[in-house]
Amino acid sequence: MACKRGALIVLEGVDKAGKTTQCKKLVQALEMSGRPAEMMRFPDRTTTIGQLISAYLEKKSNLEDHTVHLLFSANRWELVPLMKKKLEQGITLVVDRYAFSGVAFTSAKPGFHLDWCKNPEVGLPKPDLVMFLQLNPLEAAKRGQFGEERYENSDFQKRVQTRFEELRKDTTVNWKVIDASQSVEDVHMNIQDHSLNAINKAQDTNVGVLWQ
Ligand code: Z5A
Repeated sequence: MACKRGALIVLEGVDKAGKTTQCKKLVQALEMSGRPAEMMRFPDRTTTIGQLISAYLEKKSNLEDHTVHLLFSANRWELVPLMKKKLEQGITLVVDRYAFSGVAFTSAKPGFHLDWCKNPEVGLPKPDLVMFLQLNPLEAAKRGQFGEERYENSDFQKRVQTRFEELRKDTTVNWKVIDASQSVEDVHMNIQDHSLNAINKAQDTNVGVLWQ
């Protein structure tokens, strides 16, 4: 490896847990401490595939459930070459939702098994750290009402939460659960500690392979 690689850090969590807020703060803090970092988010709505997903989430179009699952996955795969390049360049990637959201959301739909949902994600770059921002529904409700997008209703979100709990039992993934009910600054300090640890550990290793 020409230079020490960056780490792949993922934030997952329930609706309004503060994932976007914390991804931005983490990138800012890493950059300020001289560690190159960039934020990514999934779905990435800017690509052609991302635009299909965006229209589906905004309920402007309907897609068959297996099809949309594969589109979410394809949206990650199309960005893998770029992700690998940045990691090799020593840039830490802070990612707002990843394969775990993909599996949790689709498997919360009737008739979907966790294993089927995981299959298209097998082989993606494996995160060095996945932080799950935990927030109970009452606290989440204080942060505003659900929006108009697909999936934004409490029954579905409860099923998603259960699926995330199943995924977190997987010890091949470096999960950390973060109490997201604390202040923005306290959550950030917690996230920063875990991230610095992961960055130090990752720099002399190769990027892993997810679920293989
Ligand atoms: N999806 C899927 O089905 N398959 C996939 O493969 C993937 C995703 C990747 C994408 O939504 C939807 O696609 C998502 C999953 C599905 N559906 N749902 N539901 P998105 O990524 O466009 O949006 P989101 O992820 O749903 O955003 P969010 O969950 O609503 O928000 P957040 O990022 O967790 O929180 P935030 O925007 O940082 O903060 C929310 C509010 O809380 C805001 O007013 C903040 O100022 C406030 N906040 C944040 N932190 C705090 C603290 N600590 N205290 C008080 N207030 C706070």
